[in-house]
Amino acid sequence: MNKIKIALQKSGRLHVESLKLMNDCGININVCYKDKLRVLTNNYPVEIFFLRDDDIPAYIQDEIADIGIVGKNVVCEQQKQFLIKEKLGFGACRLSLAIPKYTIYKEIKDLYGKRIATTYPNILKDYLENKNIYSDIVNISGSVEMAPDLMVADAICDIVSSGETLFKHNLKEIDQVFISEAVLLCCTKNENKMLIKKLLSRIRAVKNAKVNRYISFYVPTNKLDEIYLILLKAKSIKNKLPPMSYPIDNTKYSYVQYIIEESAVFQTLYSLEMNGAENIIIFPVQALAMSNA
Ligand code: PRT
Ligand code: ZN
Repeated sequence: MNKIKIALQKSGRLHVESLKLMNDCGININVCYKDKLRVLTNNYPVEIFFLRDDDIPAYIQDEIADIGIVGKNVVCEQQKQFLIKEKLGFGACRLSLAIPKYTIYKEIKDLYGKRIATTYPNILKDYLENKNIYSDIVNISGSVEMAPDLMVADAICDIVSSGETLFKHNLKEIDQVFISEAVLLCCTKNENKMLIKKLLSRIRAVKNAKVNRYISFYVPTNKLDEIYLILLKAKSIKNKLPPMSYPIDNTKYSYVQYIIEESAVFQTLYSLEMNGAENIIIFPVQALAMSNA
C-alpha cells in the first residue's frame, strides 16, 4: 500500500475540526484544494477524499478509503458501528425528541401512536422498540423542525446542539435518544497495515494531548508525599505511571513533573500552591502516546 486514503467531510460542521486534527498529526493538507474531491499531501503518504458526510461510512466499508471522520449519528443510522475505532471529542450533539411547546407531556409513553418526523429512522426505531412504544416514524429528508407546523408530525427526533433551533420553532426537548460526537472510522481489513497503525496511534496521541497538560514545579522535598497525592488525583486517566521528582543538589527542594487532566488544572494549581509548590509551569501537550492507548 503506497498511500493512506482518508475520507473527510467536504464542508459542514465537521470539516474544520477534521482538517485541524490532520494538521495536528503533521499532515499538511494543501489549502488550495477548494472544489477538489481528491487532494494529495506533500509531507505524508496520504490522499484526502472530501465527501458528503453520509457517504463516508460506505467509502470505508467498500475499502475505497482506509480512514474517515464522521458523526457517530451517521454511522449508527447506517448501522455500521463496527467501523468505529475512536471517539474524537468534537462535533458533540444529541439526537433528541421534541414536541410543540404547548403540548401537554408527562412521560415518554405519551408518544404512543403519535407521528414522529426524523431523518434518523433506524436509531429512532431502536429507541422506541427498547421502550416498547409504538409510534409512526415519518422519514423525511430535511427541515425536520418544520414538521409539526406543517402538520406532518406530532413530534420530531432531530439533532440538537445549542437548542436554538428548537427554541426558534417553539419546540421543547423531551428526551435524548442518542449522544453523538465525531468518530474515526477505519476499514477493518486494513487496520493492521503498518502505515495505518502508525497514523491511528498518532491520532490517539493528538487526542490524548488535547485533554492533558504537562505540569512542572519546585517543591520542598519534605512535602513530596502530599504533592504526590494531589497529582495522582488529577492524573490523566490513561497514565499508569506515578509523578517524577528529582532532588535539587544542595537545596531542600525537588523538581516535579507530571501529566494531568486539563479539567483538573484549576483545582490542582491551588492545592499545589497551598503545599509549597513554586515556579509552577503548565504546558499544552502536542502529542501523548500512552502505553495502553
Ligand atoms: O453536506 P453534508 O451532507 O456533508 O453535511 P450535513 O449537512 O449532512 O451535516 P452537517 O455538516 O450539518 O453536520 C455534520 C455532523 O455534525 C452531524 O452528522 C453531527 O454529527 C454533527 N453536528 C453537531 C450537528 C450539529 N452539531 C447540529 N447542530 N449536525 C447538525 N446540526 C443541526 C441540526 O440538524 C439542527 O438543524 O443544527 C440544528 C440544531 O442546532 P442547534 O445548535 O440550534 O441546536
Ligand atoms: Zn449529510
